[in-house]
Formats: sequence, structure tokens, C-alpha cells
Amino acid sequence: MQTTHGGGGRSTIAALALGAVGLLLLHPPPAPAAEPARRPNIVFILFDDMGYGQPPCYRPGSEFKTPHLDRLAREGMRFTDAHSASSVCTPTRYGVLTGRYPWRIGQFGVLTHTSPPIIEPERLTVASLLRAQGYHTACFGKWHLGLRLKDGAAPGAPVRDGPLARGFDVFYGYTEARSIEALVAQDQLAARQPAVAVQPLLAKRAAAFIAQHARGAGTNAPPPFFLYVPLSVPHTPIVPAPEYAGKSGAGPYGDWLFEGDAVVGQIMDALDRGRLADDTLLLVSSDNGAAGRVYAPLRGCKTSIYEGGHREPFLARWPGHIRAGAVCDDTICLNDLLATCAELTGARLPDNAAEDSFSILPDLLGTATGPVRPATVHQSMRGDLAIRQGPWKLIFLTNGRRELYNLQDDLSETKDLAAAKPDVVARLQQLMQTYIANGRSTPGAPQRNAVTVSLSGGAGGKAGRKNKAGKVKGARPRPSAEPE
Ligand SMILES: [Ca+2]
Repeated sequence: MQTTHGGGGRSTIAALALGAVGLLLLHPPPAPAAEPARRPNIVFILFDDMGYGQPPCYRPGSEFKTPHLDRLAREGMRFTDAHSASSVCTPTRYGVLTGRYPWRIGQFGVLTHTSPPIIEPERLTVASLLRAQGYHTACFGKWHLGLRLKDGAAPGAPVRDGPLARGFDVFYGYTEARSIEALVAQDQLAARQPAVAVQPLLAKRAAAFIAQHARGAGTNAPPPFFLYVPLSVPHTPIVPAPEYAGKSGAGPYGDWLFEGDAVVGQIMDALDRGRLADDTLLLVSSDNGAAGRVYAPLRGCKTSIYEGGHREPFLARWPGHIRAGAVCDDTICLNDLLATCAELTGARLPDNAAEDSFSILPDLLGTATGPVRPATVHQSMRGDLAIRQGPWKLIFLTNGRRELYNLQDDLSETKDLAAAKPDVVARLQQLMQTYIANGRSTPGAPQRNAVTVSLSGGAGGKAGRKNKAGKVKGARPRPSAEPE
């Protein structure tokens, strides 16, 4: 078992590249490895704006009720240092599905209902990798990665270049939170639904998808499945269904979060009913910090470069493989899903994919002997970047300033040590520049970023992020009215 950064497939590629047989590595498709793979079902549930300080399993005494997340923490592994790639929706989701930092494509802001797709058509995604490995792939929920849909289109209108063109066999959901009523079924705009009805409907579909696989489990070779469930909870609109209204004791927002937790419960129940729980890796996290809610000791919240913006709850359960009640303090990133899925299924990652994704399987299995990631990059909505290595976090603010924090001593990021520790600043800045120049942070052949990325800053947050033509690409390309 690989116990340091990088999965088996990634490490193999790196070793081959070092052996100067790069011709083989130009654009190989994902291919099954020789070793028989463990092929669990994979379920990834992504909350929308759930903060690190919200589930009681992360903050004892929390005013919110998330009994199913708390149960997952007891039955699986709770990560304390997991990060979304970004502190807002769209860029985080790009990282989740592609394993590549969204700043490499200049994506700092969020998309609107009719924004075009931002995942490149040929790019490997978690879904397309798993589909190539024989998985049945489905997404029920909030896409928010763009697709082709005419503004004002009526039900029945075609939807192109959406989830079905990025590796999913099944999609039922909506493009972004403000359009939650405008459901898309596969590649068509479906009949509108009242906002309050949407999350229950999607949860039911997700459970039915699992049940369908459970019924097929008696066949000779049932396909494993990948189920991606991006919830709209607790993002606005806050629309708890009647059965959850008034049940949390924490107001409508708390009820809405309680409903999201109940969806996790419904998926766990569906796995139990189908006798699939033992064969399923279940992962739950959130795409960014809570909106406008700061939870000590973390500084900041959604949209921020500080920890409250991107440090997320992250729970993992796989009975018989992940030790129940385990706590992992390793630094991981939601980008790591792709390399983890590759290692789980024995797939080899091509060089032009998953450039910033490290398999966390050693953490999950308890075999890691060191950090799975050499360093991790964060980004804020306005375009700040930060690089984290061990206890150190160096922030590159868009105004050109640098801030350095030691998170081991100062998790709340109160003491800027940039002036006191120039050696650490220089080392981390050099590493960040290497990550930019190489187009990747994983081992492998250098790749090209889609935009020019500079750490110079110095012009109100926009100067550092330019597109290929040198034209200023705003720190919030394709923004909507409010952050997601
Ligand atoms: Ca979000």
C-alpha cells in the first residue's frame, strides 16, 4: 500500500516518467491495472455551505442537530483538517470532479443558471473515470458547473453539455441554488417543482437509485455505482419540508440543516435495506464554510481565505476497512476524490488529469505513515491564494501582501509571522511558484494552466489572474449576484 502522497496509479506514472519513457504517457486513457481491484460502491454527499462548526460531532455543544452525521463519525472516520478547494461553490465543485485546482482555469467566482460549462469536454472526471471502470454513475442535486441551456427555456427544452457529457449516466437536479425549482432530468428541462419539494424529491431518487442496484445485486456481475449527491442544504432558499419544520430547535435554518442530515440518513437506510453498506465507501463533506456565520476557533466563513472559508467537515465510512470512531488529522482536500477513486478501482490516471489530486486511501485504511499531500492550496472568492504545508499557511492576498500563520499554535490566524519567518515565506512561495509553473502539484509531466497565474498581486485583486491573451480575467469570472 502506498503510504505517502499519491495513489498507486499516480506513483506508477511518476516512476515511469522518471524512467524517461514519457512517450507512453502522453494521453493514455484510464486503464484497469493488473492487480484485482477492490470495487466498492462510492457515495459522495456534498452539503452546500455547511460550516465546520455546525455538526455536533465537530463542535460539541452546537445548536444544530445532525444525528446522522454524528452516527457516521461513530461508525467511520472523522477528518479534522479537510479542505474544499475554494471558499465558494463552483470552484470547489470543479475541484471535486476534476481533481484540479480551480485557479488553474481562473475560476474564483460562481456560475449562474445559464452559464456555459467550465469542465473541459475532454477532461477526466470522477464520473468518467468510474464509468470507464464499469461503474453506473449518477448525480442527484445541484450541478453548478455550467451547461448549455437557453435563458427562459420552457420545460422540455434541451440541456446540452451538462452532467451527462461529463461522465454521469443519470442526472436529476438543477443548475444552481437560485434556480432550484427549474429541474433538469437527464438532458432536458423538466417540469418546475416548488422549492420546498425539490430536496425530498432528489433524496427519494437517490434512495431509489440505490434500491435499483440492490435488486440487481443478485445477478452474476452487478455493476458498482458512483452516487454523487450535492445537496442544497443549508444554502438559501431555506425551504425545510413540512416534516422537518420546527424539529431542530434551531429555527428554519436549523430545520433545513436537519433535513439535509436526514437525507444522509435516508441514503444510509437505503444502503442498509439493500445490504450494500459493507460494500460502499460513503463520504460526506461540504463545499465551503457557512455563509455569514463564524464559528470559533476558525477565522472567517464562506468566501474567505481563512480557515472558516474552506476547512470542512469530512466523514468517511466503509465498514471493515475504515476503523469505526477513527479521527484523522492529516490535511486533505476535496480534490482528492479522483485519485482516491483511481486507487480504489485500480485505474491509472493519465498525466493530463487529476493534476492536484492525491489518494487519501492510506488515511482511510489507517496505513499512512505520513501526510498524503505534500502541500495544499486554498483560494478565496476574490482571488486570494494560500499554500498550506504542515503547520504553516502562507496567504497571497490579492493586494500583494503576504500573511503567514502557524496553524498548530494559532488555528485562529491571529498572529501574522510573515516578517518574523522570512525563510518559511520564501520556501512556501517557491513551492507555490513550482505548482503554478508545472501546471500540477502531483508528480508527473508538466501541464498547462488555462490562465496565467501570478502571485504579484498589487492591483485591487484582479491583476494576478490573467487569461492566456494577457487580458485581465476578473477575480470573479461569470459571477452571480451573491456568492454560492
Ligand atoms: Ca456553497
